[in-house]
Amino acid sequence: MRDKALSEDEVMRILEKTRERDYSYDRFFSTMCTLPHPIAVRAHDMFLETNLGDPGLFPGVAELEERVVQMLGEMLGCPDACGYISTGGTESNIQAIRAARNEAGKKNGNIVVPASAHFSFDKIGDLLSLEVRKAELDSELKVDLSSVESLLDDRTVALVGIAGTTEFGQVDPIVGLAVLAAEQGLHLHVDAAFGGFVLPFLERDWRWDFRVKGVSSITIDPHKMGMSTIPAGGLLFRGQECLSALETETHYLTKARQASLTGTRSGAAAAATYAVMMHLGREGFKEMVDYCMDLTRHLVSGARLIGIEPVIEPIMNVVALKVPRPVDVRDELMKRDWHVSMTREPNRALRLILMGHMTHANIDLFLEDLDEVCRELI
Ligand code: 0PR
Repeated sequence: MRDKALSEDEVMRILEKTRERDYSYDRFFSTMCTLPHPIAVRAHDMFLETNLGDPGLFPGVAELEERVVQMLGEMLGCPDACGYISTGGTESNIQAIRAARNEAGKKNGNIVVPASAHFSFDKIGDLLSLEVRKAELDSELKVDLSSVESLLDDRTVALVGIAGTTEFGQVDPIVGLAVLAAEQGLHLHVDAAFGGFVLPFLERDWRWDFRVKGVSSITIDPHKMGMSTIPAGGLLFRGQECLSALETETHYLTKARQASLTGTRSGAAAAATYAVMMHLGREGFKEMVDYCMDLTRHLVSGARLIGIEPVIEPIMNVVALKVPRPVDVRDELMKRDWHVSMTREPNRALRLILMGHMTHANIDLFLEDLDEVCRELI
């Protein structure tokens, strides 16, 4: 650190210059986050210094968090669900599996996840000393139920399904997984970090949430399609016993027990999530999902016109395009200031997320560049 103070103006100048180096959302196809709704930003600012780690000091924002959990529970078919606002999908997944492991009380346990699972499950294996068994996918990139079944044994502590896979936006057969979980008395966790704020607003009912009896917990992230501020993750359990399985005694704090992973945690994102959910309501979220799905259709039909097909017909606003030499195509697009990502082998493809910050006009510009890049590379 410097010895001498620097004036506020000088510090701000440094920050402004540095901020200019960050790229802008309107060129991002690679991110599951988006510009937060303005009301979320206002709420975030208002609650900046609140700490949900010591809720007795901040009963106001603690109540907002409870209201968010209740609204999410209602949206996902279980108004009595309990949980909390975490820092994101990774923390929610860690905590869901930790609860399942603690409840199962087995040593040297394993979890069975789809091969399409987010890399947070690899972190979980390491953190919680669990073997992570990866079940194969079918031709539509959903988890294959017979593969899942073959990986289960008496050391299994949890089964995971994904409602909106990171790379393809695919939805696993949650009803089928719930049957397997019920047969074996297992915790079924559904990772809907991305899909949680999309699926409830699509025409088709995918039957993936708490309305499916065997679903024990759900990850749903307000900082993705929930238009809240970062870091806002959601973790919901069907029953209080799972949350209790996470609790430690806090001895000297205003509340005797704590279930969250982090101690000190900002109330700002919980307040931001409350604000955006209240302000938009189901109507507003449906409008946003309709907009993103319209962008998705626009992108896919434009891609088809230049001879590029999606790997699967998109279910939500996640598209994987089959392009020749995807690594090179991505590099060339990056040079043209388009931020795109890629899916893993064996289905290597160009991955695009159509978030609310994208526009038809930019998709058209992108497709022109994509066409040119592909022609140059062949
Ligand atoms: N589960 C699923 C299904 C996810 O897609 C993700 C993240 C997570 C869990 C983990 O969530 P957190 O990142 O909130 O802990 N999916 C995005 C991804 O890996 C996260 C992301 C967002 C990455 C914005 C890049 C980015 O610019 O692609």
